[in-house]
Amino acid sequence: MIENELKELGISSENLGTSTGNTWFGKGEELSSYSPVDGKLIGKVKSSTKDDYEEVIKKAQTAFKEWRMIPAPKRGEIVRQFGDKLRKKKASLGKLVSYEMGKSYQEGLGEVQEMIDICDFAVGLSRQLYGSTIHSERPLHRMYDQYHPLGVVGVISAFNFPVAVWSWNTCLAMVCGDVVVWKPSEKTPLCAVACQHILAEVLKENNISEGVSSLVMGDKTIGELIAQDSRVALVSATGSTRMGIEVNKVVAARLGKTILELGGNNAIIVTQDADLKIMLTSAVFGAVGTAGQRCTTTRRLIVHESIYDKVKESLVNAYKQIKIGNPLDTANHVGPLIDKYAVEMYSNALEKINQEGGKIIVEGGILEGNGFESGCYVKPVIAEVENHFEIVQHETFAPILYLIKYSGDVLNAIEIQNNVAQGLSSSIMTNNLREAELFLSQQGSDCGIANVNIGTSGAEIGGAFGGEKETGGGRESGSDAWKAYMRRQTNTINYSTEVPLAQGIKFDF
Ligand code: UN1
Repeated sequence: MIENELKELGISSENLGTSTGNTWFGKGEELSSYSPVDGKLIGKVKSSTKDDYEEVIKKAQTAFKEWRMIPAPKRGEIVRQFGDKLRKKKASLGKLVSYEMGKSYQEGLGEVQEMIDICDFAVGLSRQLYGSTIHSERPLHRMYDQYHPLGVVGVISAFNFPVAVWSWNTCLAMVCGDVVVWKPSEKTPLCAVACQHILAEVLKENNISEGVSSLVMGDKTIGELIAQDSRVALVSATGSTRMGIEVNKVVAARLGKTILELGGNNAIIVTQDADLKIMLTSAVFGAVGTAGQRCTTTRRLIVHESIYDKVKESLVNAYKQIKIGNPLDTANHVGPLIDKYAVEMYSNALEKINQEGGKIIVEGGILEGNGFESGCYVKPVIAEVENHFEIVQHETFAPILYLIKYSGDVLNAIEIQNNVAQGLSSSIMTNNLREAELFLSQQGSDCGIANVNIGTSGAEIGGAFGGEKETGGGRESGSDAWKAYMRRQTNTINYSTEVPLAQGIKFDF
Protein backbone atom coordinates (compact mmCIF):
# COMPACT_ATOMS: atom_id res chain seq x y z
CA MET A 1 0.00 0.00 0.00
CA ILE A 2 2.83 2.37 0.73
CA GLU A 3 5.86 0.60 -0.74
CA ASN A 4 6.84 3.61 -2.83
CA GLU A 5 6.64 5.94 0.14
CA LEU A 6 8.75 3.63 2.29
CA LYS A 7 11.37 3.60 -0.45
CA GLU A 8 11.28 7.36 -0.81
CA LEU A 9 11.70 7.72 2.93
CA GLY A 10 14.72 5.42 2.91
CA ILE A 11 13.15 2.68 5.00
CA SER A 12 14.53 -0.77 4.35
CA SER A 13 15.66 -3.82 6.28
CA GLU A 14 18.94 -1.96 6.81
CA ASN A 15 17.30 0.55 9.17
CA LEU A 16 17.46 -1.76 12.13
CA GLY A 17 15.99 0.57 14.69
CA THR A 18 18.90 1.96 16.67
CA SER A 19 20.80 4.79 15.06
CA THR A 20 23.31 7.48 15.84
CA GLY A 21 22.84 9.09 12.44
CA ASN A 22 23.60 7.24 9.26
CA THR A 23 24.81 4.23 11.21
CA TRP A 24 22.07 1.73 12.00
CA PHE A 25 22.36 -1.18 14.38
CA GLY A 26 20.34 -3.04 17.00
CA LYS A 27 20.65 -6.40 18.65
CA GLY A 28 17.36 -6.54 20.55
CA GLU A 29 14.13 -8.35 19.91
CA GLU A 30 12.21 -7.72 16.75
CA LEU A 31 9.40 -5.19 16.90
CA SER A 32 6.70 -5.50 14.23
CA SER A 33 4.68 -2.54 13.10
CA TYR A 34 1.16 -3.39 11.95
CA SER A 35 -1.05 -0.77 10.35
CA PRO A 36 -4.34 -0.17 12.13
CA VAL A 37 -5.69 0.80 8.70
CA ASP A 38 -5.71 -2.71 7.25
CA GLY A 39 -4.00 -4.83 9.89
CA LYS A 40 -1.06 -5.54 7.59
CA LEU A 41 2.57 -5.73 8.62
CA ILE A 42 4.39 -2.58 7.50
CA GLY A 43 7.86 -3.55 8.63
CA LYS A 44 10.07 -4.70 11.46
CA VAL A 45 12.80 -3.06 13.49
CA LYS A 46 14.97 -4.38 16.25
CA SER A 47 14.57 -2.96 19.70
CA SER A 48 17.67 -1.58 21.38
CA THR A 49 19.57 -3.58 23.96
CA LYS A 50 21.28 -2.00 26.94
CA ASP A 51 24.56 -2.20 25.00
CA ASP A 52 22.98 -0.46 22.01
CA TYR A 53 21.76 2.25 24.34
CA GLU A 54 25.24 2.66 25.84
CA GLU A 55 26.72 3.08 22.38
CA VAL A 56 24.13 5.72 21.56
CA ILE A 57 24.73 7.72 24.74
CA LYS A 58 28.51 7.64 24.33
CA LYS A 59 28.25 8.90 20.75
CA ALA A 60 25.77 11.55 21.84
CA GLN A 61 28.10 12.80 24.56
CA THR A 62 31.01 13.07 22.14
CA ALA A 63 28.85 14.73 19.50
CA PHE A 64 27.65 17.29 22.05
CA LYS A 65 31.20 18.55 22.59
CA GLU A 66 31.45 19.39 18.88
CA TRP A 67 27.88 20.48 18.28
CA ARG A 68 27.86 23.06 21.09
CA MET A 69 30.85 24.77 19.47
CA ILE A 70 28.99 25.44 16.23
CA PRO A 71 27.47 28.94 16.42
CA ALA A 72 23.73 28.83 17.03
CA PRO A 73 22.77 30.51 13.70
CA LYS A 74 24.87 27.91 11.88
CA ARG A 75 23.03 25.17 13.75
CA GLY A 76 19.85 26.97 12.67
CA GLU A 77 21.01 26.73 9.06
CA ILE A 78 21.13 22.94 9.39
CA VAL A 79 17.62 22.93 10.82
CA ARG A 80 16.57 25.08 7.84
CA GLN A 81 17.86 22.39 5.49
CA PHE A 82 15.95 19.79 7.48
CA GLY A 83 12.78 21.84 6.93
CA ASP A 84 13.52 21.98 3.20
CA LYS A 85 13.84 18.20 3.03
CA LEU A 86 10.59 17.80 4.93
CA ARG A 87 8.85 20.02 2.40
CA LYS A 88 9.95 17.64 -0.34
CA LYS A 89 8.90 14.56 1.61
CA LYS A 90 5.68 15.97 3.02
CA ALA A 91 3.37 13.76 0.97
CA SER A 92 5.23 10.51 1.61
CA LEU A 93 5.85 11.13 5.31
CA GLY A 94 2.26 12.32 5.76
CA LYS A 95 1.07 9.12 4.17
CA LEU A 96 3.27 6.95 6.38
CA VAL A 97 1.98 8.79 9.48
CA SER A 98 -1.56 8.15 8.30
CA TYR A 99 -0.93 4.49 7.52
CA GLU A 100 1.09 3.59 10.60
CA MET A 101 -0.85 5.69 13.13
CA GLY A 102 -4.30 5.72 11.52
CA LYS A 103 -5.08 9.46 11.44
CA SER A 104 -6.61 10.91 8.28
CA TYR A 105 -4.22 11.73 5.45
CA GLN A 106 -5.15 15.42 5.87
CA GLU A 107 -4.07 15.24 9.49
CA GLY A 108 -0.95 13.29 8.53
CA LEU A 109 -0.01 16.11 6.18
CA GLY A 110 -0.88 18.59 8.93
CA GLU A 111 1.50 16.85 11.26
CA VAL A 112 4.37 17.10 8.79
CA GLN A 113 3.46 20.76 8.29
CA GLU A 114 3.89 21.20 12.06
CA MET A 115 7.42 19.84 11.64
CA ILE A 116 8.13 22.30 8.84
CA ASP A 117 6.71 25.15 10.91
CA ILE A 118 8.84 24.32 13.94
CA CYS A 119 11.91 24.19 11.67
CA ASP A 120 11.16 27.73 10.50
CA PHE A 121 10.56 28.84 14.07
CA ALA A 122 13.81 27.26 15.24
CA VAL A 123 15.82 28.89 12.43
CA GLY A 124 14.66 32.33 13.58
CA LEU A 125 15.17 31.37 17.18
CA SER A 126 18.78 30.42 16.48
CA ARG A 127 19.51 34.16 16.30
CA GLN A 128 17.36 35.02 19.30
CA LEU A 129 18.58 32.96 22.24
CA TYR A 130 18.55 36.13 24.29
CA GLY A 131 19.57 36.70 27.85
CA SER A 132 19.11 39.97 29.77
CA THR A 133 21.57 42.60 30.85
CA ILE A 134 21.08 43.70 34.41
CA HIS A 135 22.30 46.87 36.12
CA SER A 136 24.72 46.02 38.87
CA GLU A 137 24.46 47.72 42.27
CA ARG A 138 28.26 47.89 42.32
CA PRO A 139 30.25 50.54 40.43
CA LEU A 140 32.15 49.52 37.30
CA HIS A 141 30.52 46.12 37.27
CA ARG A 142 28.56 44.51 34.50
CA MET A 143 25.96 41.82 34.95
CA TYR A 144 24.09 39.74 32.42
CA ASP A 145 22.63 36.31 31.93
CA GLN A 146 23.22 33.96 29.08
CA TYR A 147 21.95 30.57 27.99
CA HIS A 148 24.19 27.58 27.34
CA PRO A 149 23.35 24.18 25.91
CA LEU A 150 22.36 21.48 28.40
CA GLY A 151 23.83 18.37 26.80
CA VAL A 152 21.95 15.21 25.91
CA VAL A 153 18.17 15.59 25.70
CA GLY A 154 16.06 12.41 25.90
CA VAL A 155 12.79 12.55 23.99
CA ILE A 156 10.10 10.00 24.79
CA SER A 157 7.17 10.43 22.42
CA ALA A 158 3.72 8.92 21.98
CA PHE A 159 2.08 7.15 19.04
CA ASN A 160 -0.57 9.82 18.40
CA PHE A 161 1.83 12.45 17.06
CA PRO A 162 4.59 10.13 15.92
CA VAL A 163 6.64 12.77 14.10
CA ALA A 164 5.65 16.32 15.15
CA VAL A 165 6.28 16.11 18.88
CA TRP A 166 9.79 14.75 18.30
CA SER A 167 10.45 17.59 15.86
CA TRP A 168 9.28 20.26 18.34
CA ASN A 169 11.83 18.92 20.80
CA THR A 170 14.58 18.15 18.35
CA CYS A 171 14.52 21.40 16.37
CA LEU A 172 14.61 23.51 19.53
CA ALA A 173 17.21 21.29 21.18
CA MET A 174 19.41 21.43 18.08
CA VAL A 175 19.49 25.21 17.79
CA CYS A 176 20.03 25.39 21.55
CA GLY A 177 23.18 23.28 21.07
CA ASP A 178 21.88 20.06 22.58
CA VAL A 179 21.95 16.59 21.09
CA VAL A 180 18.91 14.32 21.11
CA VAL A 181 18.27 10.67 21.91
CA TRP A 182 14.78 9.70 20.85
CA LYS A 183 12.66 6.82 22.09
CA PRO A 184 9.53 6.84 19.95
CA SER A 185 6.39 4.86 20.74
CA GLU A 186 6.88 1.19 19.91
CA LYS A 187 3.53 1.47 18.10
CA THR A 188 4.92 3.79 15.42
CA PRO A 189 8.57 2.79 14.91
CA LEU A 190 8.69 3.31 11.15
CA CYS A 191 7.63 6.94 11.38
CA ALA A 192 10.60 7.37 13.69
CA VAL A 193 12.96 5.59 11.33
CA ALA A 194 11.80 7.87 8.50
CA CYS A 195 12.38 11.05 10.53
CA GLN A 196 15.78 9.93 11.76
CA HIS A 197 16.76 9.01 8.21
CA ILE A 198 15.83 12.44 6.83
CA LEU A 199 17.63 14.35 9.59
CA ALA A 200 20.70 12.09 9.47
CA GLU A 201 21.03 12.79 5.75
CA VAL A 202 21.03 16.53 6.37
CA LEU A 203 23.60 16.22 9.16
CA LYS A 204 25.82 14.10 6.93
CA GLU A 205 25.60 16.60 4.07
CA ASN A 206 26.91 19.18 6.53
CA ASN A 207 29.75 16.94 7.75
CA ILE A 208 28.40 16.75 11.26
CA SER A 209 29.57 13.76 13.28
CA GLU A 210 27.23 10.98 14.30
CA GLY A 211 25.36 11.38 17.56
CA VAL A 212 23.61 14.74 17.22
CA SER A 213 20.35 12.92 16.58
CA SER A 214 19.98 9.33 17.75
CA LEU A 215 17.21 6.80 17.86
CA VAL A 216 16.64 4.03 20.37
CA MET A 217 13.78 1.63 20.02
CA GLY A 218 11.75 -0.41 22.43
CA ASP A 219 9.19 -0.47 25.20
CA LYS A 220 9.25 1.23 28.57
CA THR A 221 12.48 -0.50 29.62
CA ILE A 222 14.33 1.78 27.18
CA GLY A 223 12.41 4.76 28.54
CA GLU A 224 13.56 3.76 32.02
CA LEU A 225 17.19 3.68 30.91
CA ILE A 226 16.82 7.25 29.70
CA ALA A 227 15.03 8.39 32.86
CA GLN A 228 17.65 6.87 35.16
CA ASP A 229 20.65 8.11 33.21
CA SER A 230 22.34 11.14 34.75
CA ARG A 231 24.13 11.67 31.41
CA VAL A 232 20.72 12.74 30.05
CA ALA A 233 20.30 16.32 31.25
CA LEU A 234 16.68 16.77 30.21
CA VAL A 235 13.94 14.22 29.62
CA SER A 236 11.03 15.47 27.55
CA ALA A 237 8.22 12.95 27.80
CA THR A 238 4.82 12.92 26.13
CA GLY A 239 2.21 10.32 27.01
CA SER A 240 -0.10 9.20 29.78
CA THR A 241 -0.13 10.75 33.24
CA ARG A 242 0.77 7.33 34.65
CA MET A 243 3.92 7.24 32.52
CA GLY A 244 4.76 10.85 33.37
CA ILE A 245 4.56 10.24 37.11
CA GLU A 246 6.98 7.33 36.75
CA VAL A 247 9.43 9.29 34.60
CA ASN A 248 9.19 12.27 36.91
CA LYS A 249 9.96 10.18 39.99
CA VAL A 250 13.07 8.65 38.47
CA VAL A 251 14.43 11.84 36.91
CA ALA A 252 13.71 13.91 40.03
CA ALA A 253 15.59 11.38 42.17
CA ARG A 254 18.75 12.34 40.27
CA LEU A 255 17.73 16.01 40.10
CA GLY A 256 17.50 15.95 36.34
CA LYS A 257 15.22 18.19 34.33
CA THR A 258 11.92 17.18 32.76
CA ILE A 259 9.37 18.54 30.32
CA LEU A 260 6.16 16.57 30.84
CA GLU A 261 3.28 16.73 28.39
CA LEU A 262 0.70 14.30 29.72
CA GLY A 263 -3.01 13.63 29.67
CA GLY A 264 -5.71 16.16 28.91
CA ASN A 265 -9.43 16.29 29.64
CA ASN A 266 -10.30 19.22 27.47
CA ALA A 267 -13.61 21.02 27.46
CA ILE A 268 -15.43 23.55 25.34
CA ILE A 269 -17.84 25.81 27.19
CA VAL A 270 -20.80 26.83 25.02
CA THR A 271 -22.59 29.86 26.41
CA GLN A 272 -25.90 31.45 25.44
CA ASP A 273 -23.93 33.92 23.34
CA ALA A 274 -22.08 31.33 21.29
CA ASP A 275 -21.92 31.32 17.51
CA LEU A 276 -23.31 27.83 17.08
CA LYS A 277 -21.89 27.37 13.59
CA ILE A 278 -18.34 27.93 14.83
CA MET A 279 -19.09 25.80 17.85
CA LEU A 280 -20.25 22.87 15.72
CA THR A 281 -17.23 22.62 13.43
CA SER A 282 -14.81 23.14 16.32
CA ALA A 283 -16.48 20.60 18.58
CA VAL A 284 -16.84 17.92 15.93
CA PHE A 285 -13.27 18.26 14.66
CA GLY A 286 -12.02 18.45 18.25
CA ALA A 287 -13.88 15.30 19.28
CA VAL A 288 -13.40 13.00 16.28
CA GLY A 289 -10.18 14.32 14.72
CA THR A 290 -7.36 11.74 15.02
CA ALA A 291 -10.20 9.46 16.21
CA GLY A 292 -10.16 11.19 19.58
CA GLN A 293 -6.51 10.36 20.19
CA ARG A 294 -5.01 13.83 20.51
CA CYS A 295 -3.91 15.10 23.92
CA THR A 296 -5.98 18.13 22.93
CA THR A 297 -9.09 16.20 21.84
CA THR A 298 -12.36 17.77 22.95
CA ARG A 299 -13.72 15.38 25.55
CA ARG A 300 -16.35 17.51 27.29
CA LEU A 301 -18.86 20.03 25.99
CA ILE A 302 -20.29 22.16 28.80
CA VAL A 303 -23.44 23.73 27.40
CA HIS A 304 -25.79 26.33 28.84
CA GLU A 305 -29.23 24.86 29.59
CA SER A 306 -31.03 27.45 27.44
CA ILE A 307 -29.37 26.19 24.24
CA TYR A 308 -28.63 22.65 25.33
CA ASP A 309 -31.28 20.92 23.22
CA LYS A 310 -30.38 22.90 20.13
CA VAL A 311 -26.67 22.10 20.51
CA LYS A 312 -27.44 18.46 21.14
CA GLU A 313 -29.59 18.22 18.02
CA SER A 314 -27.02 19.86 15.80
CA LEU A 315 -24.29 17.54 17.09
CA VAL A 316 -26.39 14.43 16.58
CA ASN A 317 -27.11 15.54 13.00
CA ALA A 318 -23.45 16.32 12.34
CA TYR A 319 -22.35 12.93 13.64
CA LYS A 320 -24.69 11.28 11.12
CA GLN A 321 -22.55 12.75 8.36
CA ILE A 322 -19.21 11.54 9.68
CA LYS A 323 -17.60 8.96 7.45
CA ILE A 324 -15.47 6.30 9.10
CA GLY A 325 -13.02 4.30 7.07
CA ASN A 326 -9.59 4.04 5.53
CA PRO A 327 -7.90 7.32 6.52
CA LEU A 328 -5.96 7.44 3.27
CA ASP A 329 -9.26 7.86 1.46
CA THR A 330 -9.83 11.60 1.76
CA ALA A 331 -13.61 11.14 1.73
CA ASN A 332 -13.36 9.70 5.25
CA HIS A 333 -13.21 11.86 8.37
CA VAL A 334 -12.29 9.25 10.95
CA GLY A 335 -9.78 6.43 10.73
CA PRO A 336 -9.08 3.57 13.12
CA LEU A 337 -7.86 3.61 16.70
CA ILE A 338 -4.22 2.70 17.08
CA ASP A 339 -4.74 -0.95 18.09
CA LYS A 340 -7.12 -3.49 19.61
CA TYR A 341 -6.11 -2.51 23.11
CA ALA A 342 -7.36 1.01 22.40
CA VAL A 343 -10.62 -0.51 21.11
CA GLU A 344 -10.95 -2.42 24.37
CA MET A 345 -10.46 0.80 26.36
CA TYR A 346 -13.16 2.45 24.23
CA SER A 347 -15.58 -0.42 24.90
CA ASN A 348 -14.80 -0.37 28.62
CA ALA A 349 -15.48 3.37 28.74
CA LEU A 350 -18.88 2.90 27.08
CA GLU A 351 -19.77 0.27 29.63
CA LYS A 352 -18.73 2.55 32.48
CA ILE A 353 -20.81 5.41 31.09
CA ASN A 354 -23.86 3.15 31.28
CA GLN A 355 -22.98 1.87 34.73
CA GLU A 356 -22.63 5.37 36.10
CA GLY A 357 -25.98 6.47 34.72
CA GLY A 358 -24.86 8.32 31.59
CA LYS A 359 -27.10 8.36 28.54
CA ILE A 360 -25.58 7.52 25.18
CA ILE A 361 -27.24 9.63 22.51
CA VAL A 362 -25.00 8.72 19.57
CA GLU A 363 -24.39 5.00 19.77
CA GLY A 364 -20.94 3.51 19.46
CA GLY A 365 -19.78 0.19 18.15
CA ILE A 366 -16.87 -1.62 16.58
CA LEU A 367 -17.09 -1.78 12.81
CA GLU A 368 -16.74 -5.09 11.04
CA GLY A 369 -16.64 -6.37 7.50
CA ASN A 370 -15.19 -5.04 4.31
CA GLY A 371 -12.57 -2.37 4.92
CA PHE A 372 -12.62 -2.83 8.69
CA GLU A 373 -10.60 -6.06 8.90
CA SER A 374 -8.06 -4.60 11.32
CA GLY A 375 -10.75 -4.51 14.02
CA CYS A 376 -9.66 -1.01 15.06
CA TYR A 377 -12.48 1.10 13.59
CA VAL A 378 -15.04 2.42 16.08
CA LYS A 379 -18.02 4.73 15.86
CA PRO A 380 -17.70 8.13 17.52
CA VAL A 381 -19.98 8.42 20.54
CA ILE A 382 -21.82 11.24 22.28
CA ALA A 383 -23.01 10.69 25.85
CA GLU A 384 -24.91 12.86 28.30
CA VAL A 385 -23.16 12.67 31.63
CA GLU A 386 -22.33 14.51 34.80
CA ASN A 387 -18.86 15.90 35.29
CA HIS A 388 -18.23 14.02 38.53
CA PHE A 389 -18.62 10.56 36.93
CA GLU A 390 -15.41 8.64 37.36
CA ILE A 391 -15.20 7.84 33.67
CA VAL A 392 -15.58 11.52 32.78
CA GLN A 393 -12.75 12.40 35.13
CA HIS A 394 -10.38 10.17 33.14
CA GLU A 395 -8.90 10.56 29.70
CA THR A 396 -10.08 7.80 27.38
CA PHE A 397 -8.08 8.00 24.17
CA ALA A 398 -11.07 7.46 21.86
CA PRO A 399 -13.79 9.50 20.12
CA ILE A 400 -16.20 9.82 23.04
CA LEU A 401 -17.71 13.25 23.60
CA TYR A 402 -19.43 14.03 26.90
CA LEU A 403 -22.30 16.51 27.02
CA ILE A 404 -22.71 18.34 30.30
CA LYS A 405 -25.39 20.93 31.09
CA TYR A 406 -24.78 24.07 33.13
CA SER A 407 -27.10 26.79 34.36
CA GLY A 408 -26.60 30.32 35.59
CA ASP A 409 -23.56 32.37 34.61
CA VAL A 410 -20.30 31.40 32.98
CA LEU A 411 -18.48 31.01 36.30
CA ASN A 412 -20.54 27.88 36.90
CA ALA A 413 -19.35 26.46 33.59
CA ILE A 414 -15.74 27.37 34.39
CA GLU A 415 -16.04 25.61 37.72
CA ILE A 416 -17.21 22.42 35.99
CA GLN A 417 -14.48 22.75 33.42
CA ASN A 418 -11.72 23.10 35.98
CA ASN A 419 -13.09 20.35 38.14
CA VAL A 420 -10.91 17.59 36.67
CA ALA A 421 -7.36 16.54 37.48
CA GLN A 422 -5.96 17.47 34.05
CA GLY A 423 -5.27 20.95 32.68
CA LEU A 424 -4.15 20.94 29.06
CA SER A 425 -6.55 22.70 26.70
CA SER A 426 -9.84 24.56 27.00
CA SER A 427 -12.16 26.77 24.98
CA ILE A 428 -15.12 29.02 25.31
CA MET A 429 -17.62 29.69 22.55
CA THR A 430 -19.08 33.12 23.10
CA ASN A 431 -19.44 36.50 21.46
CA ASN A 432 -19.83 38.08 24.88
CA LEU A 433 -16.69 40.02 25.76
CA ARG A 434 -17.30 39.75 29.49
CA GLU A 435 -17.61 35.98 29.36
CA ALA A 436 -14.54 35.62 27.16
CA GLU A 437 -12.38 37.81 29.40
CA LEU A 438 -13.59 36.06 32.56
CA PHE A 439 -12.67 32.74 31.00
CA LEU A 440 -9.15 33.98 30.26
CA SER A 441 -8.68 35.67 33.64
CA GLN A 442 -7.21 34.31 36.85
CA GLN A 443 -10.65 33.06 37.87
CA GLY A 444 -11.08 31.44 34.49
CA SER A 445 -9.66 28.36 32.85
CA ASP A 446 -6.83 26.67 34.76
CA CYS A 447 -5.41 25.09 31.60
CA GLY A 448 -2.14 25.72 29.77
CA ILE A 449 -4.13 26.51 26.64
CA ALA A 450 -7.32 28.62 26.72
CA ASN A 451 -9.05 29.62 23.48
CA VAL A 452 -11.97 31.81 22.50
CA ASN A 453 -14.11 30.70 19.56
CA ILE A 454 -11.52 28.09 18.59
CA GLY A 455 -11.67 24.42 19.55
CA THR A 456 -9.36 22.71 22.00
CA SER A 457 -7.15 20.95 19.45
CA GLY A 458 -4.97 22.12 16.61
CA ALA A 459 -2.63 24.54 18.40
CA GLU A 460 -0.12 26.44 16.29
CA ILE A 461 3.57 25.82 16.94
CA GLY A 462 4.25 29.49 17.77
CA GLY A 463 2.67 29.25 21.22
CA ALA A 464 4.08 27.33 24.16
CA PHE A 465 2.35 23.95 24.24
CA GLY A 466 1.55 22.13 27.48
CA GLY A 467 -0.68 22.16 30.50
CA GLU A 468 -1.09 22.30 34.23
CA LYS A 469 -1.99 19.88 37.03
CA GLU A 470 -1.82 16.24 35.93
CA THR A 471 -0.86 17.36 32.43
CA GLY A 472 2.59 17.82 33.92
CA GLY A 473 3.39 21.53 33.69
CA GLY A 474 5.91 21.29 30.84
CA ARG A 475 5.94 23.56 27.81
CA GLU A 476 7.22 22.63 24.36
CA SER A 477 7.24 24.22 20.93
CA GLY A 478 6.91 28.02 20.64
CA SER A 479 7.13 31.20 22.72
CA ASP A 480 10.04 30.88 25.18
CA ALA A 481 9.73 27.10 25.63
CA TRP A 482 13.33 26.94 24.33
CA LYS A 483 14.60 28.07 27.73
CA ALA A 484 13.91 24.60 29.13
CA TYR A 485 16.49 23.20 26.71
CA MET A 486 19.28 25.43 28.00
CA ARG A 487 21.01 26.22 31.27
CA ARG A 488 21.00 29.80 32.46
CA GLN A 489 24.15 31.40 33.72
CA THR A 490 24.37 34.73 35.52
CA ASN A 491 27.65 36.53 34.92
CA THR A 492 29.02 39.47 36.90
CA ILE A 493 32.20 41.16 35.74
CA ASN A 494 34.21 43.60 37.82
CA TYR A 495 36.20 46.02 35.69
CA SER A 496 37.12 48.35 38.57
CA THR A 497 40.25 48.29 40.72
CA GLU A 498 38.28 47.72 43.94
CA VAL A 499 36.32 44.86 45.45
CA PRO A 500 33.03 46.44 46.51
CA LEU A 501 30.83 43.73 48.01
CA ALA A 502 27.15 43.42 47.26
CA GLN A 503 24.66 44.29 49.99
CA GLY A 504 27.16 46.93 51.19
CA ILE A 505 29.13 44.46 53.29
CA LYS A 506 32.46 45.80 54.51
CA PHE A 507 35.38 43.43 54.57
CA ASP A 508 38.69 45.26 55.03
CA PHE A 509 42.03 43.86 56.04
C1 UN1 B 1 -0.60 15.95 21.15
O1 UN1 B 1 -1.73 15.49 21.04
O2 UN1 B 1 0.26 15.39 21.88
O3 UN1 B 1 -2.74 21.04 19.30
C2 UN1 B 1 -0.10 17.11 20.38
C3 UN1 B 1 -2.81 20.00 18.63
C4 UN1 B 1 -1.58 19.57 17.88
C5 UN1 B 1 -0.60 18.90 18.77
C6 UN1 B 1 -1.17 17.84 19.65
N1 UN1 B 1 -0.98 20.73 17.28
O4 UN1 B 1 -3.82 19.31 18.57
